[in-house]
Amino acid sequence: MSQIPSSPIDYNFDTDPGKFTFQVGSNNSDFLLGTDDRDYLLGKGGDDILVAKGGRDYLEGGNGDDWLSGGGDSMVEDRFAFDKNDGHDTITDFVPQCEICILIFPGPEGDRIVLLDGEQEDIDAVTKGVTETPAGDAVLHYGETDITLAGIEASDVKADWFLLG
Ligand SMILES: [Ca+2]
Ligand SMILES: [Ca+2]
Ligand SMILES: [Ca+2]
Repeated sequence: MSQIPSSPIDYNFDTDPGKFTFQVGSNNSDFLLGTDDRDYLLGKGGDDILVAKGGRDYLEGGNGDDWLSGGGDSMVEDRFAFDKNDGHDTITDFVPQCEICILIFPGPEGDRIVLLDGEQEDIDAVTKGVTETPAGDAVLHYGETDITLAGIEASDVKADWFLLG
């Protein structure tokens, strides 16, 4: 199957489903491994591991306690989506901004967290309610959902990291 190569720097988070490789897990524990291009990974129930690799990806662990890796590439933003009852999840490589992009490229925003069925007050509550693990990683609380941001300090969490979905 041939594939049209996507631009390595693609500023708009185009949600056209035709541009993503979809993988949908089961309600048991799944390991979903993405491609180096755009992936849309949906873990559903169970304790899942989602590894999106390169490219601009969309990850949603769903119910259960999931590990989510966007690929850690600071040049392209990934999006991680959660609802209010999504268990205790961990994002292993959240990259909130692209430092050199600010100087060289105006476009890429950095990884973002999508609060599904959220409202502006939820962004405020999540931003103000950040706690941290004994190891010093930030933990976000969205309804019943806990989201650990590995390698991110609680004091660094900013409201503009969040989108409503
Ligand atoms: Ca699953
Ligand atoms: Ca990625
Ligand atoms: Ca989850």
